[in-house]
Amino acid sequence: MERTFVLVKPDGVQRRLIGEIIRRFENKGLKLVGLKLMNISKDRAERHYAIHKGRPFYGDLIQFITSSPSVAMVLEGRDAVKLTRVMMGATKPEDSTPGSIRGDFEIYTGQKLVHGSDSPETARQEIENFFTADELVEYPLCLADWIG
Ligand code: IDP
Ligand code: MG
Repeated sequence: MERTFVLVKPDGVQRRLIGEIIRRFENKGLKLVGLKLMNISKDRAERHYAIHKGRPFYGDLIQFITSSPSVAMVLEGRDAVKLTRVMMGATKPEDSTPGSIRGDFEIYTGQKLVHGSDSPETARQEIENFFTADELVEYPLCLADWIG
């Protein structure tokens, strides 16, 4: 089973979309193995978005992601990385199809509501940046044989 890291960003929390976003992943059949509401520190934000350092929006992005709480989670399931990316919708508003989170809740550029790891390797790094090992919970899902 694959794990991925997902963040409901400050705009998603402020717009009271936490439940809506988690519901979609639960309904799909992904399993929550980590979950917390948190203020992201500048250090953690800079590690998380290191790949974007130097891009014109980098400063605003760090400011935004540290401005108000986010909800961090780890989701587990078959092809969890790709699946959550599809469910999030594309980065560009014109490409994020209705039915996806971004496609359903954003019309213009905005701050994208949600982050999801873009590869299994990135997921490992991002999970480590946000969660300690003892914050990840191992448990069987009783419906796994039916929906997994
Ligand atoms: P992703 O969130 O779909 O993976 P990335 O290209 O990794 O998109 O960008 C990370 C975040 O940086 C986006 O979610 C968004 O908040 C911000 N961002 C990306 N491109 C732009 C831009 O062109 N202008 C402003 N912010 C951007
Ligand atoms: Mg990205």
